[in-house]
Amino acid sequence: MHKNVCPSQDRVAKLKSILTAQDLAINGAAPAFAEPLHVGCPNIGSREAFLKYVNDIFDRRWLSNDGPMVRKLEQRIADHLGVKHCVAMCNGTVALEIAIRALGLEGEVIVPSYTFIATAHALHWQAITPVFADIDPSTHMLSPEAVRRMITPRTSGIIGVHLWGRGAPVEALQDIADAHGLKLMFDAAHALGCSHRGKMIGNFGACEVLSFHATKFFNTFEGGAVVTNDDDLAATMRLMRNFGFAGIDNVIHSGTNGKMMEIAAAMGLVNLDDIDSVIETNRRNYLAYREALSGMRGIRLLQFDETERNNYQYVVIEIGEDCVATRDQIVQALRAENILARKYFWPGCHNMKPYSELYPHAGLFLPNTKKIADSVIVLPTGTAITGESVNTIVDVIRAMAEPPA
Ligand code: T4K
Repeated sequence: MHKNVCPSQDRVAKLKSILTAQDLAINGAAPAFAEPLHVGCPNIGSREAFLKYVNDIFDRRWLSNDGPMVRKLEQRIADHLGVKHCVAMCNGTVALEIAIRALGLEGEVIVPSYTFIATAHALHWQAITPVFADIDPSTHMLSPEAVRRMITPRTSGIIGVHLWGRGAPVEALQDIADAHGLKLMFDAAHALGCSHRGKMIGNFGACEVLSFHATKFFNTFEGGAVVTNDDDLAATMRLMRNFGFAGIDNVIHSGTNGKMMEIAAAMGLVNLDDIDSVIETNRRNYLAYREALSGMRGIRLLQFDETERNNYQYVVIEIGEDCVATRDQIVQALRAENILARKYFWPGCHNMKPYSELYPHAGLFLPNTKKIADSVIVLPTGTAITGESVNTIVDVIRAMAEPPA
């Protein structure tokens, strides 16, 4: 068992066996778990180490603005990914906004609709039009063919998303970008510690954006970073995250406040020490899900390529048309058991405001996005989840998907 368990773990004792639909809470039985099991329960490293860092911060009285903890975290993440620069920020969304602006994106930028809303908002917030391209239903990521179809004279760039921590079609997107003179960057919010074709994510496109939100397998409470091998881009982003200041009283660039706090960096340093053990726990849970779900009719587990490095932080299943229960019925059954499964990233950015009003016909180009957004369930994992919990979660799914004849 992982040493830094989520507080709920000890209280998730199995309260019942689930053999048939009659045992389910939606049919009047008691819930399987006394406390909620979250997708995104934070993994928290050594409290002692964290509190020591907090004392150091207080002693130093340096709380923010490029402090020593932030610099140390940046160096360790850059080393971990084998990338030249890591520019830490207050969260992944601001990191996206700064990267977009530093790259000079404008007009239209092609993004998937099947992603967290921040990918689109980071563009719209800066008066850039997100143009939604469809995904490949087998990978859940941008289809290069669809991207090609969405290019117009106003297109300035493409933002690929390494969804669920699996590598986007990097090479095909780079070819398209090169052929059309477009900038390419990646939203790598899910992909810290993952590789694509043997190379660490963080080294692709002009830059890549990480999220260290509380719900990510590695967190700094809130936080994020842009990683890049481009010296000039990194220097520009460092200016932009601190109002454009280059020394006291000397503003040489437009900017915003994107700074990471020292206490956030301290959390990051502590959690980095634990990163391998958290990944091992995630992998163990993923393998337990894979085994328990194998052969279940109408349920497909999204697989990770074991020849790559993965963080296994999302356990994603698709509910097929051949399943006797619908996706929403299964989610409802899980939630009644206190298993707070999520429908990420339903209903797709294009169906959320302001995009649903701005581009009411965008869905015509997004049939695969709809298909996947309507069929995915994300299940709890992380250090709060044990193998026994996984079996109970799968028992609920089985009782819905394979009711006895
Ligand atoms: N790009 C992509 C592809 C992303 O997925 C994200 C963020 C971003 C960009 C932007 O990065 P950030 O600006 O966030 O750094 C969550 C997260 O808020 C979001 O960070 C994440 N992606 C997204 C996939 O999931 P919600 O709305 O589901 O979060 P929330 O607050 O409802 O938390 C989810 C569950 O986690 C809750 O049921 C309870 C549990 N939880 C949450 C927090 C905050 C805890 O147990 N403890 C906690 O401290 O979006």
